[in-house]
Amino acid sequence: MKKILVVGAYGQIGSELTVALRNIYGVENVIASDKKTEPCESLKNGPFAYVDATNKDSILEIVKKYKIDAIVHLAAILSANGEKNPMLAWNVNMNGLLNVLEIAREYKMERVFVPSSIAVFGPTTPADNTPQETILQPTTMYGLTKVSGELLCNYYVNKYGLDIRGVRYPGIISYDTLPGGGTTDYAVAIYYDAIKYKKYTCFVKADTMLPMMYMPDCLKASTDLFQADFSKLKHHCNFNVGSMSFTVTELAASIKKYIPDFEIIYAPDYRQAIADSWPNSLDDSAARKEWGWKPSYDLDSMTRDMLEKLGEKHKKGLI
Ligand code: NAD
Ligand code: AKB
Repeated sequence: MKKILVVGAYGQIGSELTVALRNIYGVENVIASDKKTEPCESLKNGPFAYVDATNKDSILEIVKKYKIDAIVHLAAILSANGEKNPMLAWNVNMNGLLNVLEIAREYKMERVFVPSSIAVFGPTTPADNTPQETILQPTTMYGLTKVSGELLCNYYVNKYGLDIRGVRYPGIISYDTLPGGGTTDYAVAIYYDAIKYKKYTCFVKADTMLPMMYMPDCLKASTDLFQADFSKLKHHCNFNVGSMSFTVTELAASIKKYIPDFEIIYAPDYRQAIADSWPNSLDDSAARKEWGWKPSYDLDSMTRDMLEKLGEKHKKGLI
């Protein structure tokens, strides 16, 4: 690959995955793009272009300008915001993806990376150790678009021979860029509020359990799959990737080990129903077998690192 375009680079994952890709392929060879234009601190050192994924010409202009031959497509409306504005979620998540796939086909791109999500699962999916192949009947608009996205990507792999890869990320936890309006956002907000106020009001109940992953493992999963030997992959756009699963009570207990007077109170809202429709834990044996997936962090090692990094940001007045 000579030039990679990251669409949606200023979001929670893009702001760090773009840096990781620049470390591998060179700063000038990875073009960050987003609909947002306020500069993203971590990406200031390299090329940026305004791109609206819902406008094919807007992507095409940058593809031609930089002679792009691979796309990492991260632009999306996440679950909680998607329930507030379902039509926007459909437009960005489906038409944005279709534009990227059509351009990839027309310009014979070498590779496309498109993340999916645990939101593809729904209340009828087995919740524990959720299999790779299982019932996909989500109840959120976001989940609908992610299932359709997986099917669309597989269609382009099978019909046009495109090289497309993607994982079903669990909730991603990180300290660099805030999450963009998902249901798993509580697992990030809790750390910020623990550092700032020693207190957090949680929008899901204490016994809510979801699969989660720390950003370093998310970057490892993404870059490892991005670089994997395509001929060895039996799946393409829908790999389950497990890392850790915990209830909010367990998350709070892990924070209390470092901040003993940390307090949590519960005020569940509409996001509870979304969380309840998603799995507790994932069977990721296909990812382990096909491209060697293996996470490094558990709850306590993540908590230690999150609190240390956010503590430093707080001292500098950055949060
Ligand atoms: P985010 O909301 O933090 O970032 C998305 C970015 O896309 C934002 O910078 C936004 O400005 C941009 N964007 C929105 N509409 C756009 C458009 N029309 N054109 C161009 N850019 C646009 O999301 P994220 O958490 O970084 O997610 C990246 C991908 O990973 C998404 O596909 C998401 O579904 C998937 N994912 C994320 C998580 C998670 O926990 N963060 C979990 C599962 C899957
Ligand atoms: C969300 O909560 O919407 C995302 C996701 C799991 O896809 N974090």
